[in-house]
Amino acid sequence: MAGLFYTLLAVLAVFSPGLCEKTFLQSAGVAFKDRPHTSELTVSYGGQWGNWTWPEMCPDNFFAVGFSVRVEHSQGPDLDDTALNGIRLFCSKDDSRDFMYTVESHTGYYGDWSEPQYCPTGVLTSFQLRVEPYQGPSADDTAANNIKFLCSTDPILEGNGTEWGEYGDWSQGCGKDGICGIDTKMEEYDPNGDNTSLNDVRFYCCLRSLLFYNCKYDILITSI
Ligand SMILES: [Ca+2]
Ligand SMILES: [Ca+2]
Ligand SMILES: [Ca+2]
Repeated sequence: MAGLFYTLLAVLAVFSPGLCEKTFLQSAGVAFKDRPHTSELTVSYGGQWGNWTWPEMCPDNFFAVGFSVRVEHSQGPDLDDTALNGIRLFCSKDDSRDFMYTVESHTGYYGDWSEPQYCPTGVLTSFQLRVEPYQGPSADDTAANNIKFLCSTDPILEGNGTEWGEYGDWSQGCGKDGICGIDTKMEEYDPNGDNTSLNDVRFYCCLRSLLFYNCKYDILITSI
């Protein structure tokens, strides 16, 4: 029996690249809201309804490496649509990504969260929002519909949001720093109104250490 156990261990050791395979996720909430940031990323064309809510920051030395979106898909012509309801950042300390925190600020109540999408390596550094312009008093408004992020290693990630409206310009970038926090502008739910839920978002950039650990290659590398 012991022989079988050690054989299994040996097989696991060969086929599992160590702790990199396991991911622990924990919501950071507002616990790290006082983390200092170096800049703020905004766009000028966010939706007009609602108010800025509260910032949520990744813990020190953690940066957003991926995201998911909460989206209410089309409800049809007779029902009220809200489209994009939330954006959740996945924060990691290094490229191993075996322990991550999430932050999302205030989130709407409609739709399901998508599977997270990650930069292959590196961190999120800027964003672009898809916003539906005002449809008028008798037509169904949705405000923000989708989001794209640029990774420090170049790929662009796009959420699986809805398709009303158009993308506006890219936000500013974090430069050598990385996105480390989020604050959403949300329209509060009105049972008798034309609801839009998430209208706008701003992200915070934090100073990035020059060295971080790459689990895959078991080395310390400089940030990209
Ligand atoms: Ca509708
Ligand atoms: Ca309307
Ligand atoms: Ca609506």
